[in-house]
Amino acid sequence: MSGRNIGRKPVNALKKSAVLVLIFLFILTGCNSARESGGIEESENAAASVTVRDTEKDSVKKTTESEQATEGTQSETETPHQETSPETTEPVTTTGEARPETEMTTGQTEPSVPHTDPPVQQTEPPAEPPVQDQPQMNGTPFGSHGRLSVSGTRLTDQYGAGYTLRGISTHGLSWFPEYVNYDMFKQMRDEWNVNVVRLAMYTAEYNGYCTGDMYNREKLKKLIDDGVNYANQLGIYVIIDWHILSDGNPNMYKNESIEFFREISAKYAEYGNVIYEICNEPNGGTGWGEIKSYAQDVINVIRSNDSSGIVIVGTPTWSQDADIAADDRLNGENIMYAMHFYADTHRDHIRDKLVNAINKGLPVIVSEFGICDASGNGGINYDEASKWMSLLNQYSVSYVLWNLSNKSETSAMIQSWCVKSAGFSYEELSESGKWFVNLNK
Ligand code: IDC
Repeated sequence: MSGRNIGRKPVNALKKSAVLVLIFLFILTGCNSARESGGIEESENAAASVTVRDTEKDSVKKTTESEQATEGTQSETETPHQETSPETTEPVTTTGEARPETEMTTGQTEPSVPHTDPPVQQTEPPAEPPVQDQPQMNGTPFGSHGRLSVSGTRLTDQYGAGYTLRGISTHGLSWFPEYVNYDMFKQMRDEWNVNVVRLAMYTAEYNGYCTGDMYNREKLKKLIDDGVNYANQLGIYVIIDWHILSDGNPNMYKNESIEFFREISAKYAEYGNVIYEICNEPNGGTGWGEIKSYAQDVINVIRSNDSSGIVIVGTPTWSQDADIAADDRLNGENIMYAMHFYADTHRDHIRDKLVNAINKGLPVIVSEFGICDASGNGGINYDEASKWMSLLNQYSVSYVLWNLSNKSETSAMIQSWCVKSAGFSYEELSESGKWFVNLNK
């Protein structure tokens, strides 16, 4: 039994080993099958992944197509802007329509930007460059209107639009220098709506430029320099007035005049707000021919420094004969001809001369006037003053009131008892002063 048992044991052992080997093999095969099975899953995942990417691609494709479709739509909707904007004169509305589309499109995709930009650029009107807006924001007369020119009978601003100067003349600078100060100029601009100040420098009277000593002359030049600088800082125009009066013929001090205007035109040419008045009021029988030859020489000197600044030329008979000058004009550009009046003395006859001169095409400026009589004193004639102002407004003629001082005379703007040099209240103005301030409100 043990033999048989012994004999059977190896057989059983073999059987067991075989079974074990089979199991081992089975396990090995099973693992491979399991691995293969996992591989299929991976490939399925990969396939799924490919499917997802394809879907994404499709989706990207679809998005692009829809964008292209949208662009096409935009191009169509923008076309009217492109076509209409150059014609439209309402750039704000057109730009306002185009801008939201641009913002939406640029927010979505970049490629649409080139499609939307051109219409926006085209909606900005070429007729209104930014340079026009900036000075307007500045707000001062000179800041807004720049260098003036003469066009036909009118003064025009740097954009070619008609422009009218409304201002005040100082009295003689030697006698009333105190009003040449920043605050005074500022009050004239801000409270009295003045856009030009005239600096009256007598030439022949007591302490005139040509009759006073060198110290006086330097003082006058300094006052002019101060006045020009205040005007420049405040953005208003300034007339430098070679105020001939008792020296009725401007040729009397022609050499002095030429040297003076050579100097100041070189000094102020760049400012752009400086106007040269080269002979206040020729008189004493001085004819236009004499004035004209004087003026041509002085203008040539000014032009050697300042090619375009406005020059005002006085006319015969205390600057009342602009109509005579109209028949025989000076050569050159940017020349205005002076007409002066004092309302209680100079009435219809002088108004007719003004209209005649303008009808002959002459550019006329009232660089000095008063509403009293020609002495600068006497009563105010409101009716005649009103007739004059209507006429000046009708023809857009610029005007400058005589005078900024507290001298005891009707034409002075300040009450004689008031010794301030700026910051005047309404009550501190004379009747002439009140009239002007109300006129210019
Ligand atoms: C006047 C002044 C006066 C002065 C006189 C003489 O108002 O105070 O005494 O000059 O120098 C003008 C002149 C202007 C005159 C003004 C009034 O351009 O100098 O001023 N006037 O007479 N032309 C007509 C009138």
